Amino acid sequence: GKAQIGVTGLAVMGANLARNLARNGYTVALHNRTIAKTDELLDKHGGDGDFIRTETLQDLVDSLERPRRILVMVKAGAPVDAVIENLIPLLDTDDIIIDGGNSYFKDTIRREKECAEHGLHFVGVGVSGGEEGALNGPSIMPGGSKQSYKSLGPMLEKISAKADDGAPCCAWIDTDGAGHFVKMVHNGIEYADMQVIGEAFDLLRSVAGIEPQDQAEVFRTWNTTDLNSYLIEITSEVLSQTDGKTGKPLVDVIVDQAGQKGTGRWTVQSALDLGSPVSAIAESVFARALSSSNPEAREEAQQNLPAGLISTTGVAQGDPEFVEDVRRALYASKLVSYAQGLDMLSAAGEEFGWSLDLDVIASLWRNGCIIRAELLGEIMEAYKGDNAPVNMLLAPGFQSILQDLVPSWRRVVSKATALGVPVPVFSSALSYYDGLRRDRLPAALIQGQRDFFGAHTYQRVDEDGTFHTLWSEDRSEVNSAGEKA
Ligand code: NBP
Repeated sequence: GKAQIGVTGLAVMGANLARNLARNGYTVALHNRTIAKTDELLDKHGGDGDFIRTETLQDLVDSLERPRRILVMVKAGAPVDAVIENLIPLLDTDDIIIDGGNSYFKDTIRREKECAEHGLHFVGVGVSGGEEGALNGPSIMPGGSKQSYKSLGPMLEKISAKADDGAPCCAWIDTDGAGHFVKMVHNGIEYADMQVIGEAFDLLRSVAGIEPQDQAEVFRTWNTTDLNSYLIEITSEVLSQTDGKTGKPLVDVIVDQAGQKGTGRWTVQSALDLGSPVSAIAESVFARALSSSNPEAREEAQQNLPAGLISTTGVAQGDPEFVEDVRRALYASKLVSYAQGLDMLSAAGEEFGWSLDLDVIASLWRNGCIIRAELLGEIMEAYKGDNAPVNMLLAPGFQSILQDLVPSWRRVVSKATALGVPVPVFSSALSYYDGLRRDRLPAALIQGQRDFFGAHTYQRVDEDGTFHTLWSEDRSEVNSAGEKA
């Protein structure tokens, strides 16, 4: 018989997705540029289901039922283009090329156009959940044509994670690069989720003197609250780990310089292009950069920059009130980063012509992916039906949650500032929140400055139209026709 789907690129992600497909009853054709990797997979896991071994792309294509489905899981970037170029002459009209890697969404838009010119479907699919998710059920965010989803959707839904209500964490997002775009924003939110946990860890230790082993317990408890999530759970695991070599907490022997592979950076770059204020996500990307980009500067600054602390006393060791304040500040900051990410999705929908259903997107992140959390069920509810809030924070449910969080959030940011503990996301998220709430922003002054040096004009609060002050003349005001009032 023929295979229902082929996978080319059998490193961790491709191999695990292929196994997941086979375990779900599909016959899977396997291909990898280096044939040894195909054989290794068959040796170790051939028993997972029905596989067809192929050596060349031509073999792969010949082994598939039509229309063909080929999942490409090679390194993002040039390798994806190389594989597409090699596949195009071998394929027939309506065959589907699926890119399940972390491709940049604009590459996906370009590739979809190119493939469409050859009568082929190209489907960019965001896959989240790392190796473990790929094997046991990832969160899947497919883009591409709706027609291709008819043929592909049932398979992807079958291998995807399932939410607590049994719904698959996979649904068609929208055309061309929409799936990869949503996956990218997911990763941006993931950066912020991780950073706020990091800030809480730093505060609990340096302000309340709670050592990592004891913090593991704090995070375990937090995981039973509305913070319940995968990242809080694994934080507890990491903090409880003792280093075998030194007997110290592992977190104390790990170099404090965070790496990144680029998807967080893409989120922020795209947000800048869209004019979307994702300050909490941006601060979390910059916090990683601050930790690692210039170690020499950090070392010199430790010695030489004045601290100017306005307080040197923390709180009583393990003070439960402070611990609860930090928990609430973390939750509030997390709400802001989700609000910003979703706001960015709305802006992208307008810019790229996608109709993105935020309740559906939130529902896909409920399981399988790194940011899976109880909160996503509530976000999904907030965007259900016709009463979608203009900003997530304005959904009635979140307004009442914030009521309980904001005083704690202010106390924690004040304390951190007084003691010199950096909290870039806690504090920028709070500034975003206050910026949204503010009745008058200093943006009015900025408009005045812009009009002064560049005649950029301004609008008035009391009259329609566009105005300019003749700053270098008699400083009278003119309207857009150049007439004085
Ligand atoms: P890698 O990103 O490490 O890619 C390795 C694969 O690409 C191998 O199969 C390799 O073949 C193939 N390849 C390369 Br490199 N250049 C090629 C070329 N010119 N032509 C054909 N094949 C080529 O694999 P991965 O870590 O499994 O990730 C796959 C995708 O999934 C990436 O986009 C990644 O960002 C994404 N992703 C990864 C994770 C994760 O946790 N690792 C999570 C989510 C998404 P070879 O064996 O012959 O060298």
